[in-house]
Amino acid sequence: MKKQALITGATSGIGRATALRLAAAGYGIVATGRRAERLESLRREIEAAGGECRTLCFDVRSEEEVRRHLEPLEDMDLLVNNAGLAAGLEHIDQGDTRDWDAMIDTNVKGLLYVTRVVAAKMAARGAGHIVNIGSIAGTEPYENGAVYCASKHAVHALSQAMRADLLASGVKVTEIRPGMVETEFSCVRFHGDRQRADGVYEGVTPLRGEDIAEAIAWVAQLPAHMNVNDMVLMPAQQAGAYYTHRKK
Ligand code: NDP
Ligand code: 8X3
Repeated sequence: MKKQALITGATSGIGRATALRLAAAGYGIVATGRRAERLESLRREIEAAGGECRTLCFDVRSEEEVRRHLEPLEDMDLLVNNAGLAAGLEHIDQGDTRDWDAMIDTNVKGLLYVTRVVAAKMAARGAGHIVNIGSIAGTEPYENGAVYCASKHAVHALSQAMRADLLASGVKVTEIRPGMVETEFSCVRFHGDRQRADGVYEGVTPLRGEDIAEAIAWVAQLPAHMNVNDMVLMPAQQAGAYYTHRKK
């Protein structure tokens, strides 16, 4: 029987690339997100390549939806907690509190709701691997990004603490912390302003979702006695949240 991987936020960017990469590595995929048509097209693509994919359409911000969709699932071998977003880029005195709610409810509470259901089954079986998608924003807070950075600081803290909590049960926890990856991330951050989103990547060759997927596939195939706790990935033109070398 195939190993099973549950990937949240698989309708675009890092999550979609990860679903395709893990399917190619032989995992049966459970892909989640809110956009049903995107999930359906991912499922078709994986199946056309000879893989297996189930889709679950729900919002990770709703504990009721998370429980309703995930409790009936069998135990997963791998959980990739990827669903997340940045919304807005403003000083703290000017931010939109609806953006703040969206980031905290998705990036922190959504990750917790999903983990609560999936980790319980992994711990009961005594095996499993959870990969949390954090960010360099989880250790490097920057101007205009207070709430997004706070949400990813929370993911960083949760990853370390859940690794300790699950240690004796044999469940591994890895945090992958990317820098700049060109996905729908900036378009979502700027509420659909494509021109502003494109400006983020000007003069830079950013990472692609596939680059992060490759790292996830690598950490997932390590032998049982070996774990990557924390992996930071950046474009070669970026040295951290504050340093990007843009070519003219
Ligand atoms: P995308 O916007 O391309 O993808 C985000 C994914 O999250 C989508 O599949 C979206 O699906 C899903 N999602 C968002 N909100 C919810 C929700 N409430 N319920 C369920 N699914 C949701 O961005 P990325 O691929 O870049 O982002 C993936 C992760 O990577 C995020 O956690 C992000 O913070 C992190 N990250 C991104 C970086 C970057 O530079 N791009 C760098 C560092 C970290 P749908 O809309 O269909 O629900
Ligand atoms: C996404 C990377 O630098 O925009 O987490 O916060 S950054």
